[in-house]
Amino acid sequence: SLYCIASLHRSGSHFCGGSLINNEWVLTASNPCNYKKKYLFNGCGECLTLVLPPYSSTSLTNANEVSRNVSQIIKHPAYNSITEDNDITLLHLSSPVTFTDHIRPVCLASANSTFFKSTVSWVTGWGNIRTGGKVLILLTLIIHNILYYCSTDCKCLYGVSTITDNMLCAGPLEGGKDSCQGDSGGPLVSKQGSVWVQSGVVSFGNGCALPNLPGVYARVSKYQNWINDLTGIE
Ligand code: 4AZ
Repeated sequence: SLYCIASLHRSGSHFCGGSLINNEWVLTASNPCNYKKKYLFNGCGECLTLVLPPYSSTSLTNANEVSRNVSQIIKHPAYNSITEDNDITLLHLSSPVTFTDHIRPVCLASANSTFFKSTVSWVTGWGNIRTGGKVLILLTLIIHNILYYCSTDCKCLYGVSTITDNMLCAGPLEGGKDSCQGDSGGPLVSKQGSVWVQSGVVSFGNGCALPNLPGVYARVSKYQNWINDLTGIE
């Protein structure tokens, strides 16, 4: 079954991704989504739009989309904006959504999950498709088919102190496929049988799609207890 990704809007523009994890909670990143509480709480009719693939390639408009305001923002208490450790945030929707053929939650990787090197994964988002270019194409979905590398590889590539055990990295070492600015907060998923399981939250990287610098993701399995305690998800 497919799962739902969220687009967070600011002044009508997409700025961050997320994933629907039950009927009233969205998982996203802490930075660079950089939530402005006043924006999210005041007069924002369509802060967050939930969309199930397949997406329109050029716009977020989708007959089946559902929008909600965000009523509560819970940044991970150990989020570190310098190191990006624990780059994960929960958003509580102002009212629950009803699951339909088009609005479905994603499963989360459980605490004991291991994601082996070379596990095929996908990342979705409306982020930039160019790095360093002036022409930034927003609102365009890119689905990357990417591979995992073990954290040791990633620690070597980025420097051992940059990559913590709360992160994982994904992307081909030759570059060319990666999440990028605007994809932050969105889900990295893999398929276990017929079930989509979210393993990561788009967090950061050194540039986008560069060789030997795979994208870095918050490691969702590390947050099972935190997420369960707050959302009641089993
Ligand atoms: C960003 O700035 C960003 N290549 C997200 C993901 C990656 C880099 C930057 C990964 O939101």
